[in-house]
Amino acid sequence: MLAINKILLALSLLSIIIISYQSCRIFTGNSKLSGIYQAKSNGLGLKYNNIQRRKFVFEFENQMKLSSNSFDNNVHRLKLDNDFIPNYYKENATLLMLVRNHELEGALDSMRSLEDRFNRKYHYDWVFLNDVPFTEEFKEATTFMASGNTKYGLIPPDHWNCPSWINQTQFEINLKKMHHKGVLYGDSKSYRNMCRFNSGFFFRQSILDEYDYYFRVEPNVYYFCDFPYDPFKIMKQKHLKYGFVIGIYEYENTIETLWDAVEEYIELDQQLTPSEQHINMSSNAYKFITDKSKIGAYSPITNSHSDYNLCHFWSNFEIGDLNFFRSDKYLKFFNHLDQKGGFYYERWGDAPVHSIAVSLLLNRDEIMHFDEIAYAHAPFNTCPISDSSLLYQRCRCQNPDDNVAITPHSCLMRWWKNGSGKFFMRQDDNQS
Ligand SMILES: Nc1nc2c(ncn2[C@@H]2O[C@H](COP(=O)(O)OP(=O)(O)OP(=O)(O)O)[C@@H](O)[C@H]2O)c(=O)[nH]1
Ligand SMILES: *[C@@H]1O[C@H](CO)[C@@H](O)[C@H](O)[C@H]1NC(C)=O
Ligand SMILES: *[C@@H]1O[C@H](CO)[C@@H](O)[C@H](O)[C@H]1NC(C)=O
Ligand SMILES: *[C@@H]1O[C@H](CO)[C@@H](O)[C@H](O)[C@H]1NC(C)=O
Ligand SMILES: *[C@@H]1O[C@H](CO)[C@@H](O)[C@H](O)[C@H]1NC(C)=O
Ligand SMILES: [Mg+2]
Repeated sequence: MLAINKILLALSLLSIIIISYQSCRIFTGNSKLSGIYQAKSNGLGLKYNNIQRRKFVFEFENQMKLSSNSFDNNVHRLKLDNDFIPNYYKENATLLMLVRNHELEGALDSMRSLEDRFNRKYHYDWVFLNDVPFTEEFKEATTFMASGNTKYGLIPPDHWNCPSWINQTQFEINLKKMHHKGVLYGDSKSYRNMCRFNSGFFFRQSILDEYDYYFRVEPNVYYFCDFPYDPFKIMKQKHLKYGFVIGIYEYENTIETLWDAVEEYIELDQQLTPSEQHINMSSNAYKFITDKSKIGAYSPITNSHSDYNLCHFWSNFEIGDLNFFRSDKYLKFFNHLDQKGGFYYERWGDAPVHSIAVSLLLNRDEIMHFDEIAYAHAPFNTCPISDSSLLYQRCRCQNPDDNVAITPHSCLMRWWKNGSGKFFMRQDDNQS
């Protein structure tokens, strides 16, 4: 018996060394960061990572910060309770999936994953939306997979279809042009309906009237770690309006004139009296979407011809406040973009539209990077970097090298730098 214990001890020490080696890599010679950020990361890595964190995990008494940008230093102090929490005060929120009937298998995969990692403890509702009626088969399978109530909404045609004022001749010409240029979904009409719907209409569905918050889910996505908290609770407690996990650069050939429309909107807003203005440049995250300076060794991927650096929150995951989207401030912004026709003549995505909207219209502290939520939607995934998160949250991440968070594709470093960022890095700036 003793011998077995010793072997187990040896094995666990070995695995600590391996984990420690892996997590050290971002801070050492093999690093993808460089220059000033590399030096900083080295310093901060020593201060906040590895040994200190491990001490925390195994001794439960160290006050060190666990995760690079955690909203709460002590997030793992609470023992993760994997059972349903009786009498839990749920937020006024729902999980939300826009999906087609033939995507049932993928929808069930996503549900299974999110239920196991999060919702089975909370039993939030699921709302499903579709432009055609859901089949009985779809409703039955998803209802049995959900731990909360399920509801099914049919999108009114005028919220989904191409509006009549779009010039169909021009539209068809552009579809062909974009197809020949090899633009992703360049010739798809339904993809455009979907993007415009997700930009301007999802929050108007009457089935969502009874909720304050939504958590967007798509078919075929995965969550690799237990949620260490109820993200809806964080949204409420911290007065947040928008949460994301991945930020990347948009394909410029889908949004050639989007930024022109945005700039026009900013100018219109600036002509209003201060009390009527919706854009506050000193508190919003404008710099996050416009800064193009190098980050460490990285040149921005963008070769944007406009001031927009193409950064957007990857909206296939998002947790948002429906009241923000329902507000005059968002609707006015959306209507301004919509009447340009770019959802059809080009192929404006809901991700850049949401991202630009929240970066202009919200206070940057109302936008949250959910550092501890591990997520995959092909072709990217993200996982926490902190060792204690990986252990405590029972993560089963895919190849850590696939983690998009700190790669040239990612806008996360820009968020740290010019968004509401990496709080502890800013603190460190002030100290030195
Ligand atoms: N009901 C309905 N849902 C759609 C339609 N097109 C797309 N969706 C849903 O809208 C979301 C985004 O569509 P996706 O096809 O996943 O688009 P994407 O994430 O940009 O691209 P891939 O996932 O790489 O294909 C998913 O939840 C889809 O199920 C449609 O025509 N009808
Ligand atoms: C629609 O677009 C075509 C092609 O650009 C153009 O020739 C036509 O005049 C447009 N129609 C209207 C009503 O604007
Ligand atoms: C939930 O949110 C909706 C929409 O904002 C609101 O009408 C409703 O009163 C809220 N319900 C509760 C219990 O707060
Ligand atoms: C804009 O934000 C700044 C900083 O938070 C604040 O001091 C100022 O009052 C805001 N301006 C308006 C018009 O709300
Ligand atoms: C982004 O942040 C950096 C560091 O705080 C700052 O020097 C830079 O001016 C910001 N970029 C923009 C466009 O404001
Ligand atoms: Mg998708």
